[in-house]
Amino acid sequence: MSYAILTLETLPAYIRSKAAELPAWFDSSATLEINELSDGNLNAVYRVSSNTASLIVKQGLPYLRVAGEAWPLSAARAGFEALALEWQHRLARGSVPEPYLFDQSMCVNIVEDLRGYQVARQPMIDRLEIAGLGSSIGGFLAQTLFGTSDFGLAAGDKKRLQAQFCNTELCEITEDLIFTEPFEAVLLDGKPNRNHFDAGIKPALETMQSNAALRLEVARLKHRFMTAGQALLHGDLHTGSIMVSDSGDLRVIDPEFAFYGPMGFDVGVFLANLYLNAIAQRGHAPNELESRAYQTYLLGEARACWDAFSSGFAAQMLTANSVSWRNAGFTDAILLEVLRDACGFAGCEMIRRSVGFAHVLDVDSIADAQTRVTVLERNLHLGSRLISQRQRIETYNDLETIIVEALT
Ligand code: SR1
Ligand code: MG
Repeated sequence: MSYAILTLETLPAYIRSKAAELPAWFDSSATLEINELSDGNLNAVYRVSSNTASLIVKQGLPYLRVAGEAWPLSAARAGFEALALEWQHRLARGSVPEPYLFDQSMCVNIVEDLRGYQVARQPMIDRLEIAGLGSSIGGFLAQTLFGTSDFGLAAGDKKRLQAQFCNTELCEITEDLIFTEPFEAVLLDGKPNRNHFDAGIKPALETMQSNAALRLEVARLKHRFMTAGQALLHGDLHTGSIMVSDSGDLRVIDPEFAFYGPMGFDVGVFLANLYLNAIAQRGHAPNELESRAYQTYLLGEARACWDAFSSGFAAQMLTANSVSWRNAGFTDAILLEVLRDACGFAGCEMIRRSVGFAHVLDVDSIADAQTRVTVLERNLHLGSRLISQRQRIETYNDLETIIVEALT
């Protein structure tokens, strides 16, 4: 079958044509009910139900879903998602939806329907305390990052896997949207600058963009993102890529930005989204007491993430596949490098979510205009500090001190 965009009308026949490859418990011959769930930036997503069973069908479109045909994007990104999901499922089973089928020609992934789960971002804006959030994500990162690195894979296997993740288009989106555009006021080398921001933030943004020392550090971080192929990253681990069930079970979704990059990027993007929420609470919580209580919860989850990641990673390093790396001093050095990288990448993520192309609801949904501007200014300030001061960090406590100062 050659590629065609699926619709509510064509999906039933498509699903029936794949019956032999789908789990036996899914009866494709029964009446199929199709519901469109698409709410992310990139793809079309459907729930297909048969009797009481259901599946999720995710199709890569030949453009960015939120921008339409004006922003072409190869639908082949679905293949990177399929391969990354396969590895995450192998290394951290139970942390991701179960993959059922990948159809290369149609750029379709069919995966487990996480019924009863919801995307974590909105409940967290509403200050839901998700028990175990930080430790689950930290554990997921320890498993997936170690397991795809040179420490966890034989050298040849790692190089062959890395070669399969030439995810150029989605990496370019990250390079442009996170590391380039937010720090520039004008057109860039003939490419567009897609920043958009609240007018009230303009003075603070101009000050940030004219900070030569900061721009130098961002240049270093961008180069590190592009060249440090340490492990297979999720590549977009914000709180919109995490689903939570009523019982608190967590799953990481949407690994289409996966590629071989610096481990601190995944850690930093996750932490940044907790920090963005913490700062935004002054615009959501009904009073300071509730805002502070949720910030304390978030700080605890951020620390739990780092603790679970670093202890899980260090434990696996005892079995690293080369004797050179079964060395406590080396493990400490690698973890410090990841922590400093995470700090810098978190800063870039906070800044781009405040002034770049893709914002976060945590900030944009703040109703009071002046509070929103204050929150945005704080994001730029904290983001800049995280970038500039990352090399001075020696332990997680040092990073937490910077965050606590930003929240007071
Ligand atoms: C052009 S896509 C915008 C953003 O959405 C994705 O979730 C990534 O975060 C990307 O930067
Ligand atoms: Mg996504």
